[in-house]
Amino acid sequence: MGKNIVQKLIDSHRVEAVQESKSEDNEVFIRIDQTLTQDTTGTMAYLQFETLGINRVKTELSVSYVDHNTLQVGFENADDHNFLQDIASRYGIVFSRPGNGICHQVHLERFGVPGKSLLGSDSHTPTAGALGMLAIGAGGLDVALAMAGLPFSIPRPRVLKVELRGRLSPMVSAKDIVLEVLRRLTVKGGVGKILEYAGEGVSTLSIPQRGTIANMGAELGATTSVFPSDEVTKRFLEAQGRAEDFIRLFADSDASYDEEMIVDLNTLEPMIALPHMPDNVVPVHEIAGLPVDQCFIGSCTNSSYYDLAVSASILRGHHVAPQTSLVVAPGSRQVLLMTARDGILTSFVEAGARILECACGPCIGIGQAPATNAVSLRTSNRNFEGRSGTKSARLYLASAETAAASAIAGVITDPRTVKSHVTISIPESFINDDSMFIFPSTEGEKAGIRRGPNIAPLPQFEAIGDELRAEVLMHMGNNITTDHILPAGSRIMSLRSNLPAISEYCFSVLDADFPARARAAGSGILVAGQNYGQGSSREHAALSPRFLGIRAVIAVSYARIHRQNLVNAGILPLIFDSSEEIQNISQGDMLYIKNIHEGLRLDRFEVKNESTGTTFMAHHGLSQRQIGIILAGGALNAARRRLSNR
Ligand code: MIC
Ligand code: SF4
Repeated sequence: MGKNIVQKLIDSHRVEAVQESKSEDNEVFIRIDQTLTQDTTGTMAYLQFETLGINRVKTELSVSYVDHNTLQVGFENADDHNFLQDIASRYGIVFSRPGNGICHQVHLERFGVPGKSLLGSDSHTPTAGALGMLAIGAGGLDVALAMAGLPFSIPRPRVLKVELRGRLSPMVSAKDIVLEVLRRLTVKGGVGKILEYAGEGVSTLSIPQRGTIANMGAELGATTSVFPSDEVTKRFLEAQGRAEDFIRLFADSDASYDEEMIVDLNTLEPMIALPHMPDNVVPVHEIAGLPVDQCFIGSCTNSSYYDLAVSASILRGHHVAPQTSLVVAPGSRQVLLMTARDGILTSFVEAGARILECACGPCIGIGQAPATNAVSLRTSNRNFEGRSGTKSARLYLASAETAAASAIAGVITDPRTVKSHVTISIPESFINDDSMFIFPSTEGEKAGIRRGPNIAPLPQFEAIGDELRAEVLMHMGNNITTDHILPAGSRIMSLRSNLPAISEYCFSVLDADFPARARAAGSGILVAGQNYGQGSSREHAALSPRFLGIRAVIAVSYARIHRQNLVNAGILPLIFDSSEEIQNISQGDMLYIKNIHEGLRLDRFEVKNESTGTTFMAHHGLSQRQIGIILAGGALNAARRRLSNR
């Protein structure tokens, strides 16, 4: 029987299960070739890495990007950047300086290699699946452990083949493909799966277009997405001056899949996600005419040379509508240099666009917060409530084509009504100027590491005891995102290296009193519906609740990265045996869980609600490896033990 691409990638990276989990059959352990971090998850990842006692990273390549918090409204960001730069040179990590671009775009351009594995402390790391990499997002600590040479484990994935038939019509884009997949599968539809793209439509898509699709696999909850490595991949790597990195990677003709779906590109039309979830997708023409206050072209989803070229050619000869602001953030310095050289940047400025630094920016509420109740149309990937920095803003997600057409008209506009087609010629070779990377010297820098006052020491967490009696401090519904648990935005993200300070904002979107209530209670339990913790990889969304005394979560289901982050923080993530039970619990109820150690072994917990006098059952569904981490009081304790036994 032939193999699909996912099986080939896993088989070539598979390592034996680590000692304490020999009998694992629900997890696959893989060797990690490359890692990436970004500044807002990186500081915590490196603070943890430092405590492992490793002298030099053990990966083939590790890159530390500074791309999120580059606004520097106070000393905190700049201090973090200094810390990251010093850590990089000390441990043999490539440092990508602020201004060099968004990690996922830059990694595609300069470092991604077909057939290799990549672990990144950012949920959109799967973008590199566009090159035929096994690219996975994880919490910072898991990335730190991979840098220390430890394998990474993923739940054994189901492989979903997405067959792309035909080719896109003019003004319909890769973004519309992935929005259509989201419409069909929803934000939970990818959990436990890897999407493998196939079919004749694949060869019509460029690498950045494939990147757009792989990027938003994160919004499906998928472990990752992969594309074949073909002629298009070869030409992209040649244009990047990296022809030697190319290998061909295809599924065997008799490969089988766990599930299959077909997307017909010929009949696809421009799509748009409505507030406040990326799967709330309809065709653009259904809401055409809605006034738009802001359009944003950028983010790791749509900020390539192609995206900017296509939108500039729609804007050329027009001006942004008086009531609409258009902001553009190129994805990388390469894109900025090339769009400047080719006059694309000029077209934006002539059309009245506001040009931002190559960074995440508005995508994560770092600048350009929209007005009260504003409609903001974005090419980014998440439209969660409050993410833009304005709670009442309504965020819509669409392609660069739709954003440019709407910016001119001042209302949401199907781009096909503005222009029948555009022809973009992608240059044969790109500007490959690596001067904003700092490459580590081979022997490692012995100089000290600068630590500003915002870099706080890590707290020590003790392991959970054999029983827990604690109050339900939050009772939440379905699809709670990490932006609800620990919001982003410039101000709060500046505190990512300072756990005590950032914890003051835990759940501030839902209930600003949470930190005070948690501190008063001393310990607590969270209750949530389906897909708890979807979105970001930020481990702070687990570390902050832990810091405030949360010892267990009981949910109907979890998002993959967040569930592992909870385990890593030593928080017990339980699952209701019957999802209806959630209705019988209220905030403020006192729950009692006894015989926790036995429960961990048997995967069976009896939870007594002492406030109502009722009892319900829960389980954890964790692997032996994860149980070991809970018993050790978190992954850092477990890893230190493992590394010292080596
Ligand atoms: C995001 O898009 O939410 C982020 C900001 O890139 C996060 C990482 C973070 O919270 O720092 C992600 O996607 O993992
Ligand atoms: Fe940056 Fe936004 Fe991409 Fe996250 S989703 S990496 S914040 S551009």
